[in-house]
Amino acid sequence: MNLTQLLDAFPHPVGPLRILIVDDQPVNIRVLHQVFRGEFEVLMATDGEQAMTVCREQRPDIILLDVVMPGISGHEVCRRLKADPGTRDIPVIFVTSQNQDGDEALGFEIGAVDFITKPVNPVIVSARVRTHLALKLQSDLLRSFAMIDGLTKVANRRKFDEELAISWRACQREGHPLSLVLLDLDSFKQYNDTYGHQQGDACLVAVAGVLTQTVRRPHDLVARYGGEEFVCILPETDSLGAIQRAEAMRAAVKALEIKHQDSAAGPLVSISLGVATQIPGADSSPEALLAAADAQLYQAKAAGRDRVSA
Ligand code: GH3
Ligand code: MG
Ligand code: MG
Ligand code: MG
Repeated sequence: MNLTQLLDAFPHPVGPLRILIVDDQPVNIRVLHQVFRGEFEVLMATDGEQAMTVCREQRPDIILLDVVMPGISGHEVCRRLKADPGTRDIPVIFVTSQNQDGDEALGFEIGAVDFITKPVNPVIVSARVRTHLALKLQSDLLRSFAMIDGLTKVANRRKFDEELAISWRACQREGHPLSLVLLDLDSFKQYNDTYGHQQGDACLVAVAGVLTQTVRRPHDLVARYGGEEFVCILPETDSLGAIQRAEAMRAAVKALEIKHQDSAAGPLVSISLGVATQIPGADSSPEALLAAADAQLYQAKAAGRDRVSA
């Protein structure tokens, strides 16, 4: 498959492909920019720190990375990118001078997928980049199917675990609060017993749909945690903000007006929600945050269901 076909195969829309060019010499950036500007969105950085920031904030699809730069070297940038779950899957191609043979071996060792020698040949560099982009998209595509819940089409537990680790690190780095909302359908065993398992499945699909509509900042994530439980990751969201989101989810599910005559919580399908917030630090963990949300969910159930506890 070519790049366009691969992009079309994704279950969700994928923006234009982005290439990050890192070099301390503007003239080198200009040459590569010429090669790619028509086809890709080109991001640029002239030192290692800047490159790290662009990678974290804009997640390019591929990086052309100069080795010799003042400050952090290309090798060190690559090491750091590979150590961060948020950036480790971005393929790195080193752009090295021809007399740096030792550098090439080291480059592969620390996780680069290829190297290109300077002065660059536009035809070769373009072909190599396309090859590695195609490989990257294929693995993204496989991963995206492996990360989706088959019934509700929201993220599955595996994706949740991965994203929680990423959001945790990002919020820890910035000193921002991270919130989780764990929620569970009320009296859902009874719903299946009364209306049948198929209608139960349809109900889960409808609930997942409104949750996704309610939680929509770029880094928010709705995932199916298990059976009739869902979880939302809300990065950079304090306790008050998370409670407001949780209330909005509760209201949105009620607004579906799905009849549930045998619910302990009222005549319509409803959810109970537990909210927990932390500023990630060395003395806390994602597991503890999840446990705190679970404890709140238990409180919401105990207090009568169809409510938010925080
Ligand atoms: P509570 O209000 O305390 O949460 O009561 P509950 O009945 O919802 O809780 P319980 O954990 O006893 O039951 C959960 C039910 O969810 C049991 C199971 O059959 C149903 N369930 C879990 N996954 C699915 C699914 O994929 N489809 C359907 N239709 N039902 C499911
Ligand atoms: Mg240089
Ligand atoms: Mg449950
Ligand atoms: Mg339940």
